[in-house]
Amino acid sequence: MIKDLATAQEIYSRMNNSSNILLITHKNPDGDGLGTLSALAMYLKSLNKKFQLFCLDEVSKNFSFLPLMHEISNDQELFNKEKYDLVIVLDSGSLNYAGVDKLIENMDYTPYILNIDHHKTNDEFGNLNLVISSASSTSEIMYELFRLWKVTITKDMATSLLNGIIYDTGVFSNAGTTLGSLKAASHLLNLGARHREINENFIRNKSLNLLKLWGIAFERLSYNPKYQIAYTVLTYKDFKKLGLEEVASEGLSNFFNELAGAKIALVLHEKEPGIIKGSLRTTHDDVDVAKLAKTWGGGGHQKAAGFTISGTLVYNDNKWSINK
Ligand SMILES: [Mn+2]
Repeated sequence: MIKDLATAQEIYSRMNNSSNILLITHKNPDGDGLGTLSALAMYLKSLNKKFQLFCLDEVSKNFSFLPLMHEISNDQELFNKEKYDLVIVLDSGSLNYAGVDKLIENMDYTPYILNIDHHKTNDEFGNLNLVISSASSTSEIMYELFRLWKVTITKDMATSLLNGIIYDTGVFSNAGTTLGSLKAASHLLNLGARHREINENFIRNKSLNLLKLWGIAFERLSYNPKYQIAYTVLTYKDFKKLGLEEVASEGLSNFFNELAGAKIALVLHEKEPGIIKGSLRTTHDDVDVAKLAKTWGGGGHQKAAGFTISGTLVYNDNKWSINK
């Protein structure tokens, strides 16, 4: 899968010749970015390398079981505290998406940046870039790198990498589910990856009230065949009544994409009274939800995007609408 063997080799020597490395994954860290970060950090540890892990946002407890997560700092000061001879950015299409563009700009020297990613839209911000858009995940690329470098993949490393592949393929269901990702996953299982632990933490982790909230959303699910959109609404009251934060609606749209015919899932929820957030998801490669989000003043990625508008969700005459 890695055709650019020269780059793979250079990454290896850069890492081995560095004495202090900063590892970064993108803000709102996900299962793939954290899985790669965790696996690479364990490898650097085995080489007795000094390193620092950074992510602008806190790690959700779904992923805190991955090794070394407690070592991730969100302290922005650390960009100027020490001198890093290598900065590695994982699973991030741009420095802005990682949330570190300004932090790196303000460093009092220009660091050498290594960019390892699988996003098609990656702007190749690194001094050295390994961007493979045919890979299911950055974890799959990391797996391939370890194989090329003949690194011993421990059970812990295998668990972290498998976590990333499972996360980014939507548990082996979306377009990233290729021969390559399945082969990598099966080899990682063979190496002792703890599949059950991943499932328990990432999938079987919902509270009773969360599922009740989702139940409300399911009940209100509508489908517009003309635009092939499945959509639903959640009010501020729904969240309050169940004592849930607004992030509780994340993950819901994955189900709506399972509706036959639906190409786009839209969840409208009241973040606070008078403010409505829309999140758009698609699993189709020929749909760009970022473009759709833009028409409402939002943005995001081809497969996941969002927008915020002012208004209130109201139910009248058997249908939901937005009161401006
Ligand atoms: Mn990813």
